[in-house]
Amino acid sequence: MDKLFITCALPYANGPSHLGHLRSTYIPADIYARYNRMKGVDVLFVCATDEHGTPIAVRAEEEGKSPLEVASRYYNMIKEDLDAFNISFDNFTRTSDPQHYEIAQKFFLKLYEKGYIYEKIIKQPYCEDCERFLPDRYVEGICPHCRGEGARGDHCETCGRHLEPIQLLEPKCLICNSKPEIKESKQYFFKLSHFQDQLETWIKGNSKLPPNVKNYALQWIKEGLKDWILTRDMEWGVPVPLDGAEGKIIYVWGEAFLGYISSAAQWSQDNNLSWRGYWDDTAVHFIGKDIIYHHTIFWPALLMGYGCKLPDAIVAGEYLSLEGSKMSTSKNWVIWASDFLKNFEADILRYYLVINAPLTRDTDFSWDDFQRRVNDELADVLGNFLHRTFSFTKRFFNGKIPEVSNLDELDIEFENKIKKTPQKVADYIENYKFREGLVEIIKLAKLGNKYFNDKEPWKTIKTQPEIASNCLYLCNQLAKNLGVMLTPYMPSKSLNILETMNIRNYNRWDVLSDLIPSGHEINKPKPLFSKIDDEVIEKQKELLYKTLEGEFDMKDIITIDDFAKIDLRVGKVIGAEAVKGSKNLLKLMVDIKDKNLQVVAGIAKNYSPEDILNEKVVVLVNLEPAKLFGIKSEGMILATEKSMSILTSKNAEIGEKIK
Ligand code: B3M
Ligand code: ZN
Repeated sequence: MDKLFITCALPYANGPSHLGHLRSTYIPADIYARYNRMKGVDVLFVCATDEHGTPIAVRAEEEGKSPLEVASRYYNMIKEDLDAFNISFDNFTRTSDPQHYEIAQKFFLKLYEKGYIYEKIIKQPYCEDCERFLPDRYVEGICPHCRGEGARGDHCETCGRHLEPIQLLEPKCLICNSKPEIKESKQYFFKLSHFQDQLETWIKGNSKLPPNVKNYALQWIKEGLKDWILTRDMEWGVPVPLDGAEGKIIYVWGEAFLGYISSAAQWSQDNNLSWRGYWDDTAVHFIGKDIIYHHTIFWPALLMGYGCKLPDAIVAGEYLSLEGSKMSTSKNWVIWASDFLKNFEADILRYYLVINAPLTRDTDFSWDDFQRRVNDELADVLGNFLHRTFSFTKRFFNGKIPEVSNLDELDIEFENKIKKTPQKVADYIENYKFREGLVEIIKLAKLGNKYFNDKEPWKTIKTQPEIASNCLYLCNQLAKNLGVMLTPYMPSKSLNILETMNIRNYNRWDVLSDLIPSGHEINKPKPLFSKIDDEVIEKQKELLYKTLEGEFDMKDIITIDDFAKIDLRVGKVIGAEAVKGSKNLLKLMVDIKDKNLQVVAGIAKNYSPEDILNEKVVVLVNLEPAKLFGIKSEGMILATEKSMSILTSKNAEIGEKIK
């Protein structure tokens, strides 16, 4: 491989970036891009914002702005977020760019001319009041599969199924709330079914597809592929480039992929170079697991139809949850990239999100675990090793790499480990096992500390200076290699390490086999990684859990009608347990006479531990089971601080039904 085309899934321009995006897609892709550049591969790393689709159009309508204005706002935010996290794109454009329109239309036309796109009349919801068809999110109703309410024309949040607008029960126009009619309309379909066998052969024969991606893809192939509707009756989007298709646009998933190409084409123009050689050599897509279908089935089929080389690998990052519960941007249960940077450095998060779990597994962000890893691993292992190496060199060797002679067995063993690790790390990164690579690096830093301790240079410097000198010679070699190997993972921190060591031109993987000569002078060391204080973490947790309190306040508000329907009991709190990571959330054990319930309660300060121990806290519970932020709750506390004290003083009978 000489040239490498790397892409990240195009973020929708309808919200800023959060930790989930960074974890599944951008950080892994950036590690891969930086590593390959260090190996001398000619890398083209591109991305763009995905600016079409109904969520953006609906949002614009709600805000009274044009979709382009909304998209521009988020393009700027996302670009800033990704820059701040050091994602080293060669180009980051937008799918609203005219060149993208041109490329996407040409692509569509060619598929049409080759007979892979056909017309078909279908029934679609049409709003008489708004005088338009209602694609995707423009219509809401009840899901025909699970009866979930608030299902959208393209997707049901309750059961997760894909829907067609026409399937919704009790449909309503999202804009004016009226009931749509059903009207016939002509749409264009892509013959996905035609590529079933070809896709199967390609997926089975592709050794570069990671197993998680391959398994999903084969599963869908087995279920059988259906043709895809490729157009919408809507204004915002890339117009269908055919006569008689006025008012129709290409469905967002029918053109977004071309963003990879249009971003590269823009780069080509800006740099007077061609992108083709990159795609034709090796192309790797980094995506989140929710769009594996699109990238292993739909996009390759489009490319087969067009007659173009397929991507070589598709790397899918799995989900990131937050403090044990699914992230939700609508509930603000999320950490935004820009908020994170108000308190911490980008590299610290890059480290944490990679070391936390393999990319192919779901994982969780928790503030406590984040603090633990930063303090125990970055500060105590890596930071400590580097700092003691540099300050010792400064103090006892005038800041110069000491001489080396007569290495003993321990030195040689240590030196071998230093020499062997780079290849291991390289193999892992080349196979998209970014966590495993990073673990090797940290293991080596740990070994460095052990070696330093065993050699006791602070003692031997006086008695057997040769031992201390060999020790610091080797520790400096390791420090350099740590700085180099960490470059793809933590680019700024690595730069700091190598600047401290007064090393330039380090940005190549092959410098790992070089040795810094004795006599080379290093700069004055500065501490590289500091510990995070408990108060800082508590503050973050407090901010996050504030969103939950809002949830609970809402539930406390009930109407008279609701009140008549609910099963409200007097209960006694007989136990309480803090929910990990939360200051406010408690799991209460509540006795309602005939049974005990587990109830999640939101406001911890209302429950004094002493009163609970003495079984003095009496509450009102609505026996309505729920799952709150991932925790099973068999009821809802329907009492505020005040009503609880009234109940306590009134000596209410436990189990009593209140009406
Ligand atoms: N815009 C974002 C997503 O579904 C979507 C990706 C397009 S990649 C061509 O994660
Ligand atoms: Zn309407």
